[in-house]
Amino acid sequence: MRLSRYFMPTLREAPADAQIVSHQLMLRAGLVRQEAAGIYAWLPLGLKVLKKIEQVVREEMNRAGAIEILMPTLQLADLWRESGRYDDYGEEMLRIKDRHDRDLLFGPTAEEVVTDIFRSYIKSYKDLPKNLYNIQWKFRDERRPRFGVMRGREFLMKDAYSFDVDEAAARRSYNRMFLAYLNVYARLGLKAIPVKADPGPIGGDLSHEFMILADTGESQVFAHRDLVEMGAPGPDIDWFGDLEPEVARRTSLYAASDEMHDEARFAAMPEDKRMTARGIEVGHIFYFGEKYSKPMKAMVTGPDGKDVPAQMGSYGVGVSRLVAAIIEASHDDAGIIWPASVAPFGAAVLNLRAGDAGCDAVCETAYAALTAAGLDPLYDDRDDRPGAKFAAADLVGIPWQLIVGPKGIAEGVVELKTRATGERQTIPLDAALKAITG
Ligand code: 5CA
Repeated sequence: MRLSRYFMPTLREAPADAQIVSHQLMLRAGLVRQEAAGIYAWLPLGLKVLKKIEQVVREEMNRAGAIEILMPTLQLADLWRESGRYDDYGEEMLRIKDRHDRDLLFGPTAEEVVTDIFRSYIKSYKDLPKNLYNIQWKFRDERRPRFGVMRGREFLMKDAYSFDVDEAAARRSYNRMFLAYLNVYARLGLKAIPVKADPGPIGGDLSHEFMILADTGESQVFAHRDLVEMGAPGPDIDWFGDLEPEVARRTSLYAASDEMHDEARFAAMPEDKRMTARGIEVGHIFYFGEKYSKPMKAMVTGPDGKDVPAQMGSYGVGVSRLVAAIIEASHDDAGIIWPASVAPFGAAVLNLRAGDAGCDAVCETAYAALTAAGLDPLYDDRDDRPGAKFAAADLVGIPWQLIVGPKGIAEGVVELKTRATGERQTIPLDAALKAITG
């Protein structure tokens, strides 16, 4: 993309009401624009990052055996009356009437809709397990939307729903999601720790939240220090084999959110292993058994010929919140530092003297080579000061900057800067391209 033809509206200053660094940087780098409290338009750069995160989530869900569908944003109130949640959900639910005076709502989650789909088609244990997910906008009329997309009213969620014939099988489905989540966060360059969580209004007796440690996090986390470094299981585990040992390695170490915190158990750990920190909740998984399948009569016939309500779990990832969480975890004074897996562009080419025949020629060669290598480069071909170009490239956080100026050209070299470390090398163009494309 040539910056002269692109739409990347960066701001010198963040609006005064942006309190946390991710919100400030998302506005300054032109990722989003607030349209109403907690409701955002995604600008080109922000949308690119959002789509990349979405794709990582999708790949890891598919790998763990989940199947993608797309459910509507607008749902019938009658389905929520069946589950008994329509009245319980309260003010957070945005309620709408259509022209026939039917009650609709903008979905804050989709247990009812997916249970309705499931019960329409699946009747036998032979068709289980099934895990259906979608990546869809949700609306919750939060009392205090804040921190930009971190706590929005409209936000993008990946929500998966598992269906099994009995509790043992449901726990296997839960384990698959537990480990798939760790893989998602690792690919996004994040250290996420699974903590025991309060299942809340969704219900159930088994629940974990996935927390990214950051001072600006809204949740308090108490955990065994070793969990932070334990890392993800990686893609190559046997997804339909016995995952209990991999899960137990992690759940056997103490980790809880404040609602579930047990001070006595925490205090019993060696002092140097006790960690208290703030965390950003980037995922939440629940096993809740028959909570929806029973009232909604989503029955399956078991091997013994008896009909039983399906055992269900649900699994959410805050996709739009992750954009902010990644920035909280990875930035410096100059701006965002994207991990390569979600960077909006793989490399930037900075032409320090646009219009100079020599600089233009080298930049065009670099731009073509990086495009051909699939790096999706951003070419800053604007007629602007070098300082402005450096500042913009740093602010928007592109992992590599290939800097082309007349002085280097005279010597047959360019400068290659690594955004994450600030390291600069002065090398021939070929070597720079090789370094970027690996
Ligand atoms: N039905 C379940 C799982 S599918 C559910 O709704 N879980 S949840 O309420 O915990 O939401 C899942 C994830 O969505 C959260 O972990 C969080 O990362 C994200 N999320 C929730 N509320 C918001 C919000 N207001 N703004 C941005 N992200 C949010």
